[in-house]
Amino acid sequence: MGHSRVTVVLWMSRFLSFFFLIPLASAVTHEIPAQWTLVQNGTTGVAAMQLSVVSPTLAIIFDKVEHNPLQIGNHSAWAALYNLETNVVTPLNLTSNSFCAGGTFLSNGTLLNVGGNGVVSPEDEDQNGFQGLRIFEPCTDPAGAGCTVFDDPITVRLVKPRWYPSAIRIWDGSAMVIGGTAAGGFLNTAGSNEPSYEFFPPKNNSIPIVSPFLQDTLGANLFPLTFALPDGTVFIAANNQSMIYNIANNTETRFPPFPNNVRVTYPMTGTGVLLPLTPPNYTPEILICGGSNASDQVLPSTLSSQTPASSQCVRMVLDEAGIAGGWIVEQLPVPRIMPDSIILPTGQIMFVNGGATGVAGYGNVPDQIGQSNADNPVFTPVIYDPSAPAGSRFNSTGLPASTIARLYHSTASFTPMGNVMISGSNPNLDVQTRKYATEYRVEWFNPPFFDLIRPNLSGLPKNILFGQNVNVTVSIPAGLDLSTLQVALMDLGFATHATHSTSRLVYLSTVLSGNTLQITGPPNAGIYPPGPGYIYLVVGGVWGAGTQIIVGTGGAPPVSS
Ligand SMILES: [Cu+2]
Repeated sequence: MGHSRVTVVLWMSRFLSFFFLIPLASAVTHEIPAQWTLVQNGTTGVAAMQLSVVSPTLAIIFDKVEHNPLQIGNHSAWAALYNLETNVVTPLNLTSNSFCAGGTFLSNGTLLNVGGNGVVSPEDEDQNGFQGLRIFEPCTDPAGAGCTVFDDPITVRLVKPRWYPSAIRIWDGSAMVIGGTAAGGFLNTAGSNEPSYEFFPPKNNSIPIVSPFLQDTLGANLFPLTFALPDGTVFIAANNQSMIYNIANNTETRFPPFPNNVRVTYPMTGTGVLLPLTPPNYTPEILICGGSNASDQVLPSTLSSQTPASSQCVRMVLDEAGIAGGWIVEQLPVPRIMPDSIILPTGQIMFVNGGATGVAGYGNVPDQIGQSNADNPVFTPVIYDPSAPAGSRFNSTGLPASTIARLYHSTASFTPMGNVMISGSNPNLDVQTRKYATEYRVEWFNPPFFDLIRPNLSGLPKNILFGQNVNVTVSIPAGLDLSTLQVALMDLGFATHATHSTSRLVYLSTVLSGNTLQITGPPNAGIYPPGPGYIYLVVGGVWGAGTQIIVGTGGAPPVSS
């Protein structure tokens, strides 16, 4: 039985034996932690609508143009660097309106932030961000000193205007930008839909490639859930539909609609995960949870903040047998609109944030709360174990409840320290203090063993090539079952609007001899598109801190036109 099959209960008992077997001389507390802990510490200064870890010590936050307390120059900041170790926030100067952008890293570690919306605050000289293509180069200073965002839509921009586009890194290390709309709004319409793909660096002579799928999924097709697959194709879900897109052949292979008419993209926002890819076969499997079965063909005035969200999860293995079997339905313990899904190094999925009723967005439904289209925030996370028997995969045991509502424009990310950062919530046109307020407080979900001595590896090079063997030194606390050792290569993704674009976990092949561990790089660029990631050592369900790595040479993606 692999460690990923271990339920929370078994995992806790394993943890307890770990505790008792630790030599007394070890610097551990004498209190047995019973559960995950929830700590509120730090504030973001700008509303954390978009969140991505950019270095071992820093996360970047993109907001929209609004009147945040954090200032830069002579106006409010709309982006910031958040120091994960000190909780210090440093404003970044954006030029264009990043309401509401997507993002991905390139193979060389450069972060792109794409799309946005028009000018809303001329006195602050914000520029039209619909074609925004903001560039954040790798930032080596641990505190972010000197780190800036290049944002000049006059000289560098997308080909098409895109509000609510998704972005992923594909097998050659370039970015694929997917969908969006040429007008901010609620339900997308044929008149403003941007049903196309474009790439950065550009492909196809910078001519966007039309997507019939994105035409057929109106009006709830924004922020498509998108994952690069091991064979170089791309899985895309929008509305109640999904398909595999073949970039090389420009072909679509469509799947049956999600059961029970559940829609999973904005404004019926759910969340999606590419489940961990495991040797030797690395067979991809998709899990999509939450959303709503509300109609996407009605006036917003007929929708309600009190309509129950969907508790449905659908899961499918993307091989011949899995596709033939169709979507397998499971149920979240509590329905959720706008949940965030966080992959843990054990391969379990933690769901946080979101509401039990309503839809995403603000200012649309007649019974909005403040301006929120959603209500009944869900305060307790739930962990899904993909390897547990059907019917016993969800568990909230040992998970504390928050008291902070995290509705529209909330975010979450796994961190290099090995805990989960929770931020954002701002279902408002501009900064608001009434229910549901613009939320700046950060929370951290820490695993039960977070403050104990954890498995650790050292001596990892800056890069690992595909199929390359490297030796590292490991130190593993006594009592952990070495037969369960795994090395998790994780892309922590770019969180925006409940999507965690590029997020993935690939287990690497390992050979342990003494305290030397041989790690083999992922087999090819389909399994892990070249680019940045973090490596975590996992033993007995206990993971250490992550070590930053670049998979591949670290070179820039190819420029073809
Ligand atoms: Cu938004």
